[in-house]
Amino acid sequence: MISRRNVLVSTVAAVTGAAAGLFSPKRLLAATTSGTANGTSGGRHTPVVTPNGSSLPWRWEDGRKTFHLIAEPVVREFAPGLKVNCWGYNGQTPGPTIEAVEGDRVRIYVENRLPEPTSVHWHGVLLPNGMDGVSGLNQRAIHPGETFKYEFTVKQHGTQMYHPHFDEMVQFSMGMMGFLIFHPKKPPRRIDRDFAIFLHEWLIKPGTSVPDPFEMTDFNIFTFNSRVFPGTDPLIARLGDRVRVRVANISMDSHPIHIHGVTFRWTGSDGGPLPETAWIPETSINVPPGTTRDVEFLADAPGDWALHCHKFHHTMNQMGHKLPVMTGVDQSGVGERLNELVPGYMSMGSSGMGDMPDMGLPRNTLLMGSHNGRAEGPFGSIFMGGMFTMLKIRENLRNYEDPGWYDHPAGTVASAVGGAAPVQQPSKPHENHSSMRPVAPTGEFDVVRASACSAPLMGRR
Ligand SMILES: [Cu+2]
Repeated sequence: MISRRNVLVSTVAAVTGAAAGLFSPKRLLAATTSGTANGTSGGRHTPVVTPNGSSLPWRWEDGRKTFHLIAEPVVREFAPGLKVNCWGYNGQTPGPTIEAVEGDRVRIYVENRLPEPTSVHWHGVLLPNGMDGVSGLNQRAIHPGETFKYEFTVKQHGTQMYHPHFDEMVQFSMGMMGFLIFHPKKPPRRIDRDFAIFLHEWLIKPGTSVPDPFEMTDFNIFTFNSRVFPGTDPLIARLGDRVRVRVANISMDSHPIHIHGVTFRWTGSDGGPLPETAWIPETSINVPPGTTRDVEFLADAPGDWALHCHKFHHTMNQMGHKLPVMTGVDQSGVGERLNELVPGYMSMGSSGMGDMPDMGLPRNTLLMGSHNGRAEGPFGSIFMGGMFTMLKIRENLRNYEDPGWYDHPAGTVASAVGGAAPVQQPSKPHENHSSMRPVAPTGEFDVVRASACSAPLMGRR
């Protein structure tokens, strides 16, 4: 979504991009909003791509690169089937990415259209104390209807953030956050694709549409740029591209972000770039609350690679968490009988959750996983939600539009072996605890089934 405000279009960047034949209309837009920075501030940087988001346009005012940020209520569709009443900036959560170049003099107007005061803190930015945005400490709060002006000169480069420092519990829970990215004056190396993913976690009770700001630990929606799979845009790269992924987090938990198919290097944080001698090879990068992490890699392996949080509840959507464990329990007929007593009762899978039917969800609620036709992959349903997307690497891309599913070379896909499926050796009696075979009801399991009667399965309260 693009701001309604004036956009200063850089014809230089537009013409250069068009001549190179690389840019789709979407990409051209991203290039133009920050393109003039290339010409005026010395460096040549690759514009940041914020999947499911955009960068904030700017204009010159008194020799300053000037942005207009509007704090306001926002309706965000996390994925088809779930619209959430959030707070954000300029119609988005996270707010639009603000890009500037080291050495820029920056002015940022912050207009408050929220029903309560706010302020903006520029996380990790080296600036005068009175511009730091902590209400009460560095400034008075910005009241509804007021506009404040922040100004500073960019003295650093790296991945920073912006967020309120007033009523943080409510304003963070509602989705107020955004990237503030400073490009180096002289980029030390070529970056072809530069992505920015803001992590967040929410409690949105099934059937409701407003995040619960009072929850401290038990969240049920985990987002990349305030979207969940299958609503997350994939990251597209050309074979041989050097890719940077910037990840930011102001949620209550850390999130180990894992990328399949490549080994990356941890190259920077909100404290700035790491010296090359300190780069660490990883395939998962933990992003603690209040930090950003930059990773870089060479896109050297074509395919559709998963990119996700490695906490396994964080790749699922809304669910009740206080459930009896039913794995291995024969529940035949239980759901039907309980439904007579507890309308809407949903029995949990006896052979895992992958076989759960799409049954009777409350309105405005997502399935735990995006199966049952909601996210059909080339080989069937992708049982994922939450913090999940894909890194798509391809040869010969004409642009960075989604190229569709990967066309695997012959003989490179795991497949069933011929003949009957191998028979699993029956477990010895004392190993029954690890068996996945249906277990005949015993006294012990009757107790579990009885406790299921009182469990509110979709909502926890
Ligand atoms: Cu996570």
